[in-house]
Amino acid sequence: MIAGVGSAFRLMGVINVTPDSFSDGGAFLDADAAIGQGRRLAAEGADLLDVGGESTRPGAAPVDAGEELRRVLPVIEALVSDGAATVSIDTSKLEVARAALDAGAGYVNDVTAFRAAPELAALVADRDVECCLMHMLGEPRTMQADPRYDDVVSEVKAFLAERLAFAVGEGVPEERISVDPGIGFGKTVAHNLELLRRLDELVELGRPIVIGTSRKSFLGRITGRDVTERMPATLATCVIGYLRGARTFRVHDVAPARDALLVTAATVTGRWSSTTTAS
Ligand code: HH2
Repeated sequence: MIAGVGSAFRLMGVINVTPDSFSDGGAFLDADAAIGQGRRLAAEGADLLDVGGESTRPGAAPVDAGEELRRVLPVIEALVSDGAATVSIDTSKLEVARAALDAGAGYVNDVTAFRAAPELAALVADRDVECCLMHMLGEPRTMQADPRYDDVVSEVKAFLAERLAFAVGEGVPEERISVDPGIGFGKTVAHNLELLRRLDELVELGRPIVIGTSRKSFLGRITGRDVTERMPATLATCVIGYLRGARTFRVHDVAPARDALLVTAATVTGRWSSTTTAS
C-alpha cells in the first residue's frame, strides 16, 4: 500500500456518442443506445459516466461544438435525471462543458488539461464541480508520430504539476482535481508501460490518479488481440494501476473491472464487505 493513498476506488464508465471512437465507434451514436449503455454501466457499478461526443483517437475528424452538443446533451440529460451516477463530460470545449454542466453534469474530463480552452478552469471553479487534467503530448491528429521523452514519468509529472497549479490559480479547489498520465496519448508501448510501472511517482503530486487504459492499442500490441478482445488485458492494467496508486479507472467494461478491483483492494487492505451470500 502506498502511503497517503486511500483504498477506495472509483469506476468511470465510458460512453462514446461518436461514429469513430477507436473501440466502439458508432455503437452508441444514437442517443437511446448511449443512454441504455449509461444505464447498464451505472447498474454494473460505475460511479461516474463519462460522456464524450468527439473521438480523440489518432487521426479522428474534429467536431464542432454544435455537433458535439447535439450528440451528448440528450444523453447527459437522461443520465442526470436517472441520478444513478455522477455524469462527466469528456470535452475540451468551453461551450460544450458549460451546456453539460447546465444540464447537471458534475465532472469535467478534459484531455487537454485546460490548454485548449483555459477559460474552462474558471467555469469548473465557478460551478464547484470535479475535473480531471490529463497529459497529452501534442494533439490527437499527430500525437502518435514518433513521441519522444528523456524521462516520460518525470516529464508527465512536471506537466501535471504545472496544470494543477494553473487550475488552482484559476480558483479550482485542489480537492476537486484529479490527474491522469494520458495512457496512449503521445506515447509508445514502452512509455505506457513505464508510466504504469512508475505510477507511484505521480502519487507524489498529492491528487487522485485516473487511468484510462481500457482496450487501448498498446494492449493489442502486447497480446495480439483485436480491440473487442482486450478486456482481460485491461483488467491487468487496472490491478497494477491500483497497486501503484491509481484510484479512478476509466473503462468500457465496468462489471469485470469492479470485480478485479474489489478483490485487489480487499487483498491489499485485508478489509472487504460481503455483498452477497455466494459461496
Ligand atoms: N482516453 C480516451 C478518452 N478520454 N480521458 C481520460 N481522462 N483518460 C484517458 O485515458 C482517456 C480519456 C480515449 O478512449 P475512448 O474514449 O474510448 O476513445 P475515443 O477517444 O476514440 O472516443
